[in-house]
Amino acid sequence: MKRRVAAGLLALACLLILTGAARFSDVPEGSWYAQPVGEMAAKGLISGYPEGVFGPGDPITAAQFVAIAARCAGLAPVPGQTGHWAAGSLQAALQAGWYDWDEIPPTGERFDQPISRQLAVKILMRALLPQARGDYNTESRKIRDFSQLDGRYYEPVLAAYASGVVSGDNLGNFNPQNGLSRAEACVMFLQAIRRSGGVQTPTAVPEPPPPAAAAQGGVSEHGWLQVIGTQLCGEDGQPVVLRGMSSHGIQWYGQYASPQSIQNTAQYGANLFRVAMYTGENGYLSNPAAIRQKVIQAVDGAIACNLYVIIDWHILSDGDPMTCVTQAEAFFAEMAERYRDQPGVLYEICNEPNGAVTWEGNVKPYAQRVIAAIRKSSPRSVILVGSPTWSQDIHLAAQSPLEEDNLMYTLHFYAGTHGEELRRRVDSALAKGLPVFVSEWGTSRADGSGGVFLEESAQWLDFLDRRGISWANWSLCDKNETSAALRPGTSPDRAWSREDLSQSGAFVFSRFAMS
Ligand code: DCB
Repeated sequence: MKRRVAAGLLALACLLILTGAARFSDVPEGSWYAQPVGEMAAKGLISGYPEGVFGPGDPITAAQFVAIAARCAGLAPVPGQTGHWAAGSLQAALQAGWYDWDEIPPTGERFDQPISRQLAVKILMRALLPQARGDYNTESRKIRDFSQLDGRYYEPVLAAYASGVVSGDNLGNFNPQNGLSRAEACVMFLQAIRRSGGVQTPTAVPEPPPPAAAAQGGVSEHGWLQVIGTQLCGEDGQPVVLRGMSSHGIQWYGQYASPQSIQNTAQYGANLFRVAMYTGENGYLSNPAAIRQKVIQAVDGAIACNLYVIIDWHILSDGDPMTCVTQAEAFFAEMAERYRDQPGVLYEICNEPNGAVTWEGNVKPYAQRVIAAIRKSSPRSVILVGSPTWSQDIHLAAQSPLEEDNLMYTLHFYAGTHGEELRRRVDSALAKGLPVFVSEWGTSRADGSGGVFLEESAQWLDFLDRRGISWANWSLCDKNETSAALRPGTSPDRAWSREDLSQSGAFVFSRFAMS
């Protein structure tokens, strides 16, 4: 119910933006730029600074301008040469021929410098109106300071005048060497977008909702979870859907399990965080003391943000959970004791069994032992159980489920690899009464890269939404792979805006708050 209210408020907020009401505290209603800035923000093409201001009079930088142009043209980022937040879009724009190496060197020293008007117009025209031309004699006469223009910008500036994308100042000057303000850039972009027939979105990435004040539907609202039939429910017995992010392996990307990163995720509406503690791959089994500390910090960070949190025993290269069942029992016994009074903690006891393992011979007996270890201290917490073939064989679990209460079975999918067949398996497992929880899924292929497959992902999430199935997305990190939610170089220790989210991240973050 509260989600509906939240969705209603969100719709209202969008309406306010569309009607030009101030989204940014420094964009007063009635100012000449309120409408264009509001329209660009509503289209998801610009966002302000994290403090809710836009800086309409600030000169727009090269990076900001190119990033907006890339968004308007639907140009996907490629790996950049620096850790700058816009390096990927700048590199893609350079490769697309929107500008030359010397104009904005990919080494980054001019990324944050104001962009000149002549260069801005060239990039704008190449990005949005590459076919436009202007007649030299007709157009150059309109530009009083035409002689100030560097020769390489004649063509795009003439084309921009001819198509009405720019006009001079009140003296008729173009001022090619000057900068332009962020508000002026909005006006220019809108003109070009209109003339190009709209925003180009080959793969439509919905805009994530503006960060909300707090996570919706968190622990304080639902309390201790319980499984009723196949449905996850709150303490009051009402259905609950958890949606959020999984960390990447905390031995590698532990910085994105920081309190700030978790809080950033919560502010976009997530109510779940998963702490992926690899056991192999230099994870827990190689370094138990240090990794254990990282787990505790991440779990405590999530609890502090009112999020539900999954402690994930992330077996992967070690495909048979039985190999280390003794360590797993000890680890989970300790965690269950530590968090015995915390309603927000869920236990995922084996991420993805794989290789020569069976449900009956390996996973089920392992689960019985580890569940018993958890239940000694934590009789009611929800426990998530994997299955063979990287947690895809829920049909085997459905034939022979475990006896205990408050268990759910994990289904993992990658939208570029898995589709209809696996969805059918979910439905037949549900029909047999098996509670399903998608504790890991990605917008990529099963190896974490390729794509992104946003249409396929949307199909999956719509399917899960209709069934009230909870999910955590792989993964909250800035690794240069398509499944990563953050652009390379994104700081884990400050607030994030739209520019920090990858294509995948923007899509996934926009789906947290769905009702
Ligand atoms: C799962 C794992 C997860 C893995 C992702 C994507 O593995 F639970 O750990 O994450 O899905 O493959 C990837 C990271 C990479 C990292 C690699 C090794 O994204 O950055 O280098 O782990 O640590 C799956 C899931 C499904 C399938 C195969 C794998 N499948 N797999 O269906 O074939 O081989 O890892």
